[in-house]
Amino acid sequence: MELLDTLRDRVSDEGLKEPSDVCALLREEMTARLKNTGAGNALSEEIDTAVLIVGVNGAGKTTTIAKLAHTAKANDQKVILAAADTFRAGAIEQLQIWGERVGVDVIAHQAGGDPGAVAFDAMEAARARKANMVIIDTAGRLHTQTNLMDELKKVQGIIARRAGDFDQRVLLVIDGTTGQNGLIQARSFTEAVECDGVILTKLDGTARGGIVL
Ligand SMILES: Nc1nc2c(ncn2[C@@H]2O[C@H](COP(=O)(O)OP(=O)(O)O)[C@@H](O)[C@H]2O)c(=O)[nH]1
Ligand SMILES: [Mg+2]
Repeated sequence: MELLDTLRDRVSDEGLKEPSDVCALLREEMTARLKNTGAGNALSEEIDTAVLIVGVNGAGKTTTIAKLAHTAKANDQKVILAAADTFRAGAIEQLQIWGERVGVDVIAHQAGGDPGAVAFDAMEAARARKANMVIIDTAGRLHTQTNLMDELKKVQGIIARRAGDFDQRVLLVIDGTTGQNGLIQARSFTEAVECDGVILTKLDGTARGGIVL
C-alpha cells in the first residue's frame, strides 16, 4: 500500500525509533490524504451550490442532509431541501420533519412521483426564493440496480440543465460500519454520477471507517 510505503520510507529517512513517533507520522500522512480531496468545498459559503446526496439504503443520507442544512443555516446560508426520494415509504415525511426542525424549506411531490421533477422544482424554487444551497435527497440504491442508477444520472442531468450559476456537487454517503464494501459502493456510484466527495456516517458507534482513506 502506498500509505505504508511512504511511512516506511519516512521512518528510515528520519531515523525514527520510538513507536509513538511512528504513530504521529502515520496520523500526519493519513490526515494529509484526507485533506487533498476537495470535498470540503461542498459547503462553500461563497458559491451557490446544488448538492446531490447519493448512497445505498440506510447509509444515513437523509440524516446527513439535516446536519448539512443545520450547519449551512448556522452560517447564514439560505437552504432548500429537495425530497427526491419518492420511493421509500415515509422518506418524504422524514425530510419534511427535518426541514421543520432545522427551519428550512422542503420541496416535495407525492410519494411515487418523479425524482427528476422534484429536483427541477427545487432548482426553480432556489432561484425564486434566492436560496444559495439546494440539497437533494435521493432514494437508496445498489449498484446492481441499473435502472435506479440510470435514474440517478437523469436527476443529475436535470440539475445540470437547471443549475445556472449553481455549482454542482455529488456527495456519496457511506455507512461507517460497512467496512470494505464501502469501496464497491464508492466505485459504482462514481461510475454513475462522478462523486465529488464522501461522507462517512455512524462513526459515533464504530471504530471502523478506515475505508475512507
Ligand atoms: N448512530 C448514528 N446513526 C445514524 C447516523 N446517521 C444516520 N443514522 C441512523 O441510520 C438510520 C438510517 O438513516 P437515514 O438518514 O434514514 O438513511 P438513508 O436511507 O440513507 O436516508 C436512521 O435510523 C438514522 O437515525 C449517524 O451518524 N450515527
Ligand atoms: Mg433517506
